[in-house]
Amino acid sequence: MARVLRLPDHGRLLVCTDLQGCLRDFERIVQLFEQALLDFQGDAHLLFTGDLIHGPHIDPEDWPDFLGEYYRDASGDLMMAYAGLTAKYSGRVHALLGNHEHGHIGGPHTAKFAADEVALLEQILGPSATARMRSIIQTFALAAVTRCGIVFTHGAPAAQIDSIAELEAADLSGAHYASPLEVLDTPIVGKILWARSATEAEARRFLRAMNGNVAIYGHDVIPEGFETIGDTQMVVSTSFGVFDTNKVYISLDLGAKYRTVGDLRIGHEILPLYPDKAPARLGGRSRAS
Ligand SMILES: [Mn+2]
Repeated sequence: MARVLRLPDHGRLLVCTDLQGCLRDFERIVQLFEQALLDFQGDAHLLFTGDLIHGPHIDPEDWPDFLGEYYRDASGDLMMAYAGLTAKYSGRVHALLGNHEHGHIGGPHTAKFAADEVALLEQILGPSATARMRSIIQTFALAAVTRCGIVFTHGAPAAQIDSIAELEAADLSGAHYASPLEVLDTPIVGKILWARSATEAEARRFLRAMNGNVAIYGHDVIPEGFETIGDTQMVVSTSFGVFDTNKVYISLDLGAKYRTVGDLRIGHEILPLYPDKAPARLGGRSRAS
């Protein structure tokens, strides 16, 4: 797989963060993408920033509020639907690796909703669907770069790199670690897949290496839908852990130039996933870096 996805300098880009097995939100973003294809004469792209899989298996009466809108994990169906979408819209549908996907191809096994979510999902799927899922995950990149100034990763932009080449050379197999857990401490892969925050200095170094101005990522839950950090970072919650009213996705003009997070505007680049349920004015939150 290409570790770094390079998006073109024209067309529309829709971006969806952590779905964690929520098929309903997947279908909604696909609907929005297909509308964008119509609106932009076929020149649209859809990017998932990782953690498409591993959601809760919890009955409604036991569902805690902090998990946001109720849903039941459909990771297997979602991955197959993703593969179908990439086949239908060749070269226009992309995904980044999340820490949850990484567990299936050599990374540490996650334990959010089960003692071993990797083992659980592979047991549910069986050997042949597991092999199919792994081959899909192998196509996922570690980061996406654009010509419009935005860089996408799964986790916070804390990876210690000075060039794109360092990212392209990253090893995801875990083969040379004594334990997959060691990946958590590595300065590139560990940070990209697991970091929940980056200092201003870390973000600027990463963005300089990636030739970008603003980092957009998920991995963490922002109950308000999104958070801006300083001038260079935005965390987006499209699905997992958020109520429908606050879920947001990103829509960018790949031919534009975004210089700071201030160039990403509510109602233009930051849009509600379910406009009929969203408040008249989206909230979001911001903090200094
Ligand atoms: Mn994650």
